[in-house]
Amino acid sequence: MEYRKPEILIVDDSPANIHVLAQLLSAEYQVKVASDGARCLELALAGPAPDLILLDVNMPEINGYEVCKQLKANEATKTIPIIFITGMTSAENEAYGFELGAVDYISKPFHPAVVEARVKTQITIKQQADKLERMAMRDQLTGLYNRYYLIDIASKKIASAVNHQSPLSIAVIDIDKFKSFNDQYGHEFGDEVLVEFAQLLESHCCANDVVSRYGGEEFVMLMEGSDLALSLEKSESLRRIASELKPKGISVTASFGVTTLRPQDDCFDDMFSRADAALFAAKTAGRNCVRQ
Ligand code: GH3
Ligand code: MG
Ligand code: MG
Ligand code: MG
Repeated sequence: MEYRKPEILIVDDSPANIHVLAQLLSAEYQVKVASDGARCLELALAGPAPDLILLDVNMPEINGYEVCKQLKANEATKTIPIIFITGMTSAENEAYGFELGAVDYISKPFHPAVVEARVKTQITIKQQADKLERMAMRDQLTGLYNRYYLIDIASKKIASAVNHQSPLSIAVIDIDKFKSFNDQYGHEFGDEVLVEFAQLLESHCCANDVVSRYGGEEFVMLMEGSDLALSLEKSESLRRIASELKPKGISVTASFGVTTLRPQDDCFDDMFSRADAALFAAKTAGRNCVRQ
């Protein structure tokens, strides 16, 4: 993965403070600045979230404590580490800052070397947390989402689909006779086929689809906003494209079991079982086909 400098958002109503902090940190980090709380919230929500926020407390309009509360209450910003950097230096103030969810509390006037060191510590922790999160939700071989992530996101998407009365469908996709690839061409070649197949699924799905490696040579595609007819159509198109892939000239096909969310479904398992039964029907029907 290409290296990018960690991003720090500096929030302070004093231009002099912003200047000093930005000077101090811009060699190591990508620095963004905000001179009030509203701008901080706006920047934290727009685009990729910063890796750390250095937050002043005394500011006109919305003070830093209030900004922190709002960031922690929002799903999209609640994991951004916040360091208060403030002249509010009583023990009560500091304890309150931690209570609000800050990871550190620096008193003004600050010593530049101390700011640098404490920022570095928090950035290291953030990078480790990001790495763990990536490892927990991705499959190592293909880079697709893993089963753990799929089940987690599926229950959220099911709740949202029920709420908005919008369609949600899944396709369970299993490569045909995959064992014979391994037996004939070796496990390494089998792995290459899995990677190519995963890339194909990912490059041909829509923005709202979640493609995951459910296990072995089995993949699950979760299609938000897609009803049964559209999901069958998409699956048929993927099936055809996959059959034309021919990694190293060898024909690879897959079978698809498709279903859509029904009112009686209580959880992901209910939906998955139906799709799995449809997949079994596709295998029984001779493979390389889509069934519902
Ligand atoms: P079917 O058409 O009925 O699905 O037949 P199949 O051979 O694909 O199904 P089966 O479940 O019998 O075999 C799946 C094979 O997938 C067995 C296993 O060795 C292989 N496999 C599972 N995970 C991996 C992997 O990560 N890499 C490789 N190379 N092979 C794997
Ligand atoms: Mg201030
Ligand atoms: Mg198989
Ligand atoms: Mg299988």
